[in-house]
Amino acid sequence: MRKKIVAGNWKMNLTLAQGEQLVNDIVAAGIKLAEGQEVVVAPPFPYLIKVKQLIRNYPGIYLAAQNCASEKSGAYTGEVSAEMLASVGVDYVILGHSERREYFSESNAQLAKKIDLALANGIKPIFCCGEPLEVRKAETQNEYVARQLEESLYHLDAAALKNIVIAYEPIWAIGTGLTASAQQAQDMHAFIRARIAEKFGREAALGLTILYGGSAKPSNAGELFASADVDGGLIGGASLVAADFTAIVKSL
Ligand code: 3PY
Repeated sequence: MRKKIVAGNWKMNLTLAQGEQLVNDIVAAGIKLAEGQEVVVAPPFPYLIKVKQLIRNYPGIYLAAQNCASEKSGAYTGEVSAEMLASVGVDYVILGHSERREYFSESNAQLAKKIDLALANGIKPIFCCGEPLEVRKAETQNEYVARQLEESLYHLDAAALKNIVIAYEPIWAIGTGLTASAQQAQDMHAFIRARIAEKFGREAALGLTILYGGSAKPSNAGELFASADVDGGLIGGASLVAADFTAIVKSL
């Protein structure tokens, strides 16, 4: 059975005090996770150590970073390496979010390097893919996403793929209030799983967790997560409000 995950991507939001309050409210909600279900919180870098302490007694709640460097170590001012993240107990790292691709020009090739470094340091990448609006309008989203998978993941083997989570985030649904319909999400998730099966085999594809991201909220999470190939969500804005985030977790 593959893992079901709800991950909260805080992006560049909240002070440390607000972040602590949010985590405390999430754990205080006392959500009962079924076997194979996980909650992941992805605060900004400076809060990682603190959040790790706050969640340490709560099995089922994991820590993610929002990025890591594509180089191992050295003279890269302002960068944070996968090894550093591992040394403070980070479990997952979000890689290739569309905001990083767009504002920081991250390429598929660079993401392949980040994925390798994360895996080498025992951190599971949450690899984001997804198409912009013009690609969706041209109905070439499958080709677009296939290329992202090929150029960032196809150098791996099936064993490494077991430590990867994919998040499909249609760019036109990020921070816009627009959400893909449950059918649009299911169609793309099924397509991604089929591509993974072709390359890595059926067993690897069936074991792969594929999250939906893009304005998921309490009112639509249940419908989205009910689809056969949607294994949870990568949540943006709604992850900043404990009541909304925990409601989404309960929709798993
Ligand atoms: C969103 O839902 O806005 C996201 O970008 C989640 O990562």
